[in-house]
Amino acid sequence: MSVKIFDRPDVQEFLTVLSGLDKAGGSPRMKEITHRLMTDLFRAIDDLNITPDEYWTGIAWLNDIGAAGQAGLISPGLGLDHFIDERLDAIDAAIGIENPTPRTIEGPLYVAGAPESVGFARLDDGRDIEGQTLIMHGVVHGADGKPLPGAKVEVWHCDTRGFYSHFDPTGLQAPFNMRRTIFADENGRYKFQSILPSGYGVPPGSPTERLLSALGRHGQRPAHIHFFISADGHRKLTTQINIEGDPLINDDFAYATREGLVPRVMERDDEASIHANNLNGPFAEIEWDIYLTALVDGVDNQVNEQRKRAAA
Ligand code: MBD
Ligand code: FE
Repeated sequence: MSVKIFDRPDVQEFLTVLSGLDKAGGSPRMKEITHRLMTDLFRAIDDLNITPDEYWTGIAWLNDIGAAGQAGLISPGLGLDHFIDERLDAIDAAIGIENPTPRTIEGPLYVAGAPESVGFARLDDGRDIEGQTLIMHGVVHGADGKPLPGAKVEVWHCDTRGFYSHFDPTGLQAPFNMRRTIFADENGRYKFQSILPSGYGVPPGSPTERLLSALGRHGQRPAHIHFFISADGHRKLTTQINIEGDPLINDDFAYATREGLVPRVMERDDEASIHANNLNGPFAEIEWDIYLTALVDGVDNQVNEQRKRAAA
């Protein structure tokens, strides 16, 4: 039995009341957003004839998502993080800002407070023996195109099992393993030694995976390395690079892959390169320069202070 009650005046009045729009107190913005979202939800229930069983399945799933701390994980899975990036890109385009280094999503697994160093850091503790050694380096450039000494490069990635320190279900990693903050040297250069990460997969059996499976989708990401790059007078850049050659580069459940964010991976096995990096065997090298953009009317028009509260 399909009925349509959405257009009834009493239902429309109900939406106004439940959103607090008939009351003086509270936040006008919250009322506006709640009214819109509840309106769209009521209409969807009516149009799709969503049954009580389907509705309560959804509510139980939301409880599971919250209990698992996975709101920040299903968010990129449903493309919202990428959509927000596309909107930031469109805002930049509208005010004439070019981003030579594209932004892409943060993801839910950043942890503040990583060890700091100038110029160089080793990210891994050497215990992930499956990992191929990686040397990654480049120059951070300012809006004027010149190198930016002192620019802050925060970098984090997972291990060869796809686990991030602080979120490792096996508990095997020390805090801040594969997480560092590197300040660019006097020539604007950053460099680090680590291992090539593997891809990431959402936790098996998790509410996030259950929804993706119901959509016929997987919860895998290609291998990637996350960055925040910031400097005085510039907007903070949130981005990632993918590891070239990963078969999932164009099949990322979080939709983070972007042109310009898949630098070449160069295999080095010559003695000179090995020696120059104080290594004792072959390694992979990635060179990746970063370009920051200027503040807009003296402010970062994209700062996003609430973001860290959504971390897993
Ligand atoms: C990740 O490592 C990640 O980067 C994103 C976007 C989502 C889940 C796990
Ligand atoms: Fe990640």
